[in-house]
Amino acid sequence: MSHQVDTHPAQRYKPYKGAAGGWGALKSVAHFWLESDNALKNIRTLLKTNQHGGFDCPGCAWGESAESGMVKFCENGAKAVNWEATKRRVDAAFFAKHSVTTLREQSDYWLEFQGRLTEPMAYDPASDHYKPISWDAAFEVIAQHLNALESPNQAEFYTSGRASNEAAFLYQLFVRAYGTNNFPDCSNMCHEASGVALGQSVGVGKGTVTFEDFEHADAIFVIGQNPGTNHPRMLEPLREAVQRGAQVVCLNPLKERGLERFQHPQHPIEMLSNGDRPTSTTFFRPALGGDMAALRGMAKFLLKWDREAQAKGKSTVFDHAFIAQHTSQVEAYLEVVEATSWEHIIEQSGLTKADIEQMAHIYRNAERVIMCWAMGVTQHRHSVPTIQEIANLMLLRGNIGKPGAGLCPVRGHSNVQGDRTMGINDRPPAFFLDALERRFDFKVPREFGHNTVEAIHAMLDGQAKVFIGLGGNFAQATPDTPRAHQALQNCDLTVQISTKLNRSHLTLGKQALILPCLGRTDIDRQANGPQAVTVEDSFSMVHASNGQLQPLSKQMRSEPAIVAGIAAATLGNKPVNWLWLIEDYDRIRELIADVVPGFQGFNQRARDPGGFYLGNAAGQRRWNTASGLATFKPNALPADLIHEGIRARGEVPDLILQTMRSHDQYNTTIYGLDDRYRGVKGQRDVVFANEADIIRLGYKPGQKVDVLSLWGDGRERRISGFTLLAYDIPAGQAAAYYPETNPLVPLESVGDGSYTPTSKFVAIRLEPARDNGRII
Ligand SMILES: Nc1nc2c(c(=O)[nH]1)N[C@H]1C(S)=C(S)[C@@H](COP(=O)(O)OP(=O)(O)OC[C@H]3O[C@@H](n4cnc5c(=O)[nH]c(N)nc54)[C@H](O)[C@@H]3O)O[C@H]1N2
Ligand SMILES: Nc1nc2c(c(=O)[nH]1)N[C@H]1C(S)=C(S)[C@@H](COP(=O)(O)OP(=O)(O)OC[C@H]3O[C@@H](n4cnc5c(=O)[nH]c(N)nc54)[C@H](O)[C@@H]3O)O[C@H]1N2
Ligand SMILES: [Mo]
Repeated sequence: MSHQVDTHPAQRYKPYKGAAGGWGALKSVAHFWLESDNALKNIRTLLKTNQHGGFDCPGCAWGESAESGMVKFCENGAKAVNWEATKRRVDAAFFAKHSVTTLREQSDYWLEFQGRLTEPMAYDPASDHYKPISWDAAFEVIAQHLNALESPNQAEFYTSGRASNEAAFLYQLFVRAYGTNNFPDCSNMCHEASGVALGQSVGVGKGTVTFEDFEHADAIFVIGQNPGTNHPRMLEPLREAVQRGAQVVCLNPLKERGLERFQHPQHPIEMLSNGDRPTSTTFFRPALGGDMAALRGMAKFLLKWDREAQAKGKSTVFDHAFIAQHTSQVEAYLEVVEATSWEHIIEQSGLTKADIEQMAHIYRNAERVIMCWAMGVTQHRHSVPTIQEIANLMLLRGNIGKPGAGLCPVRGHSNVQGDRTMGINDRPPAFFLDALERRFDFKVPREFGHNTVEAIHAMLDGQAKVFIGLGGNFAQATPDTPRAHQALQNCDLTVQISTKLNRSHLTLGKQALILPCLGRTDIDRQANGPQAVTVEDSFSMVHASNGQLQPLSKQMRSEPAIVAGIAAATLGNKPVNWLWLIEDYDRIRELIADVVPGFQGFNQRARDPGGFYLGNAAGQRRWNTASGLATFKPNALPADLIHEGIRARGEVPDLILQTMRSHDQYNTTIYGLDDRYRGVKGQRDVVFANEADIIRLGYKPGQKVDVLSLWGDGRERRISGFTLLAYDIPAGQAAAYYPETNPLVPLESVGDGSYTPTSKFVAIRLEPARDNGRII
C-alpha cells in the first residue's frame, strides 16, 4: 500500500526543533476535532476522560494519579477518543456501495476513516459484498462451525488489548468451556517477554511500581521507549523528576523529542513563555539489541566498586543484607558478569566504556531507582535475558519493593494487562485453571494453547479452521504480512468483533462475519440499565469506565453481549446462563471475584473513585518463585545478534532495521501521515538511515529503494518504493514504520522463551526501487 504524494518526499522532511507537547500538540488535536464530525460533543467527552464516573482513555495503559479535578488526557488520548466518537457510519449502505475487492485498494487510513461499524455483516461471495445478517443468524453460523470441528483446538480466539475485564473474563470462560487454550493475543507481540522474564526473576509478570513511586525516585531509567508519542502522560512525571533534581536516563538509539524536552499543552503559561523543560538529564544511544550488553557492563562496574569498597572497609555498593535475605543465585550471576568480556560488551552495546561507567555511576549514586522499558527492549530475540538483566541490576541494590523504586514495564493497549489478569493466556497458570474448575462445573483444558505466531502457523498448515478476533487487526499487526493474510484466508470462518473497518475484515475465510461492537466512549445499556466496565493500568490499578456517548446505532452490541451471544448459541446454558449474566455486569464481576485472586469484593471496590490497587507481591518483597526468593538469572550475552541462519548463508546485512510507531498512528490505526517530532510530513513509506550509511551503500538521501529482509529460509520478503531519509541515527541502523514494514519481519524470527516477533531487529538489504522493471 502506498500513499499519494504531491511534492518530492525529501522536501517534506524537516528536523523538528520544538519541545514535545506544546502548540504543536494543541494544533494537532484541534485539527482532528474539526475532522471528526462530532466536535462539540467530543470536547465534553474528552473532559470525562479518566475521571471518576467517566471512561478510561482507550489510548494507552499509563496510569494516573488519584488526584481529582486534573485534566487527564493527552494529545494522543484526544485523538483516540475522537477517532472512536465519530458520527460517520460504515453500514449496510456503505457495504452495498463498495465491494470487498474495491475496498482492498484503499489505504489503512481511508478504511478506518469511513466511520464506525454499525450492524452485523456477512460476506456474500456471489456479489463480493458484505451483506446484513441478523445477530441471531450470525451467532448460529459461529456455533455451527465451532460445534462441527473435530477438536476445539482447531479454533483460534484472538484478543486485542482494549477488551474490558468483563468482556475478557467471559471470553476466556466461554473458550475454555468450549475446550481450548488457543488464546493468541496482542500481548504476544508486545510485553510477553516482560511477563516471562519477571515471572522467573521475581515471581510476578507485572510492574512493581505505582504512580506515586515516580515522585520519590532519585533516578529513572527509560529504556527502549518513546513516551512523547506513545505514553505522553508519562512526560509529566519525568519532567517533575528532573525539576526536583532526580536523574532521568534514556537509552534509545533515536533522540526522541519527548525524551529531551516537553512542554505541557495544558499549562498555558509555560506555552506562552515558551518555557519548555527538559524531560531527561542523560541520553545514551545504544546499538539495536545492545541494551543487555550495556546493563551487563553496568553490573561489571558495580561489582568492581563493591569489591574495592569491601577491601577498604567502606560501605558497600551492593545491598548485601537484601541479597542475603531475599535472593538466590547471586554467585552464579556474578560469575557470568565477570566472565563477560569488555570487548563483547562494547561491541554489542554500541556504547563506550565511559558511557557505561557514567550510567553505572548514576545508578549507584541513587538510593531509589525505577527502570521503565517498552518495545525497544521486548521485541528482540534476547528480550527475556535483557529484562532479566534489568531485574538482576535492580536486585543488586535492593531496588525492588521499596518506595520510589522498582520495575516498570510500560504497557501498550489500555487494558492489555487486565486481559491477562482475567485469563487471556495461551499458557495459563495452574492456579487460575484450578480456580475456574472449583467455581464451574466443567473440565478445564490443561494443554497449552497457541500464541499469535503458533496460531498463524496452525492456520497456514490447515490445522486451525476458525478465527475469531475480539478487536485488533490481526493480519496487519502480525509479522510476515502475506503469510498472515494467507492464514486467515485458509480458514472456514473468520469473525471480527470490531469498532472500525480494517484490512483484516477484507481478508476472508470461506465465510466471514463482521460484528460491530461498542467502544469505551459509548453508553452500554443492558436490561438492568447502563453498565460500567473495568480496566487495569500498568500500575495494577483497577477502575471503572462508563461510556458517555449515545451509540450510533441500536444494532451495535457490547463486547460482553457479543461474547455471551456466541457462547449461548454454541454451548447453551453451560456452564453459566450467559444471557442472564449480561443483564447486569455486576453478575460477571461476582464470578471474577470468585475466580481471580485480588478481586474479592470487586463490585464494591470497583465503585471507589480512583479504583483500587491489585497489589503486587514482589512490590512487597514476597517472591512467588519456585525457591520463594527473587532469583538472579545468570544469562550469557548472545554471542552474535545476527541470526545463525543468515550467517550460514554467508549473507551480510546492509543495515539493521527497527519497526516503530509514528506520532500519527495507534498501532495499525493511521490517523494521519505526519510524524511531527521526527519532522516527517505527509508520508509513511520512508526509511530513516544515517547519511554516511546511505552514501556508503551507494544511494542518495531522498532516493526510493526496495527493502529486503534476510533470513535463512530463502523466502523473499520485500517492500517497495520507500524513500531514504538522512536522519540522526547511529551508524548501521535503520528505522521505519509498522505496520507497513511487517512484510519484512519473518514469522520464524521470534524471541527465545517469549515467541514475540523480533520487530526491533530485522537484518535488511537495500535495492534501488524498481517501477515496471525500470530502476527509478
Ligand atoms: N499514540 C500512540 N500511543 C501508543 C501506541 C501507538 O501506536 N500510538 N501503541 C500502544 C502500544 S500497543 C504499545 S506496546 C506502546 C509502544 O510504545 P513504545 O515502545 O514507545 O513504541 P515504539 O514506537 O515501538 O518505540 C520503541 C522505541 O524504542 C526505541 N528502540 C528500538 N529498538 C531499540 C533497542 O534495541 N534498544 C533501545 N534502547 N531502544 C530501542 C525506538 O527508537 C523507539 O523510540 O505504545 C502504546 N501507546
Ligand atoms: N512490526 C511491528 N509489528 C508490531 C509492533 C511493532 O512495534 N512492530 N507492535 C506490536 C504490538 S506492541 C501490538 S500491541 C500489536 C497490536 O495489534 P492489534 O491490537 O491487533 O492492533 P490494533 O491496531 O491496535 O487494532 C486496531 C483495530 O482494533 C479495533 N478496535 C479498536 N477499539 C476497539 C474496541 O474497543 N473493541 C473492539 N472489539 N475492537 C476495537 C478496530 O477495528 C481497529 O481497526 O501489534 C504488534 N505488531
Ligand atoms: Mo503493544
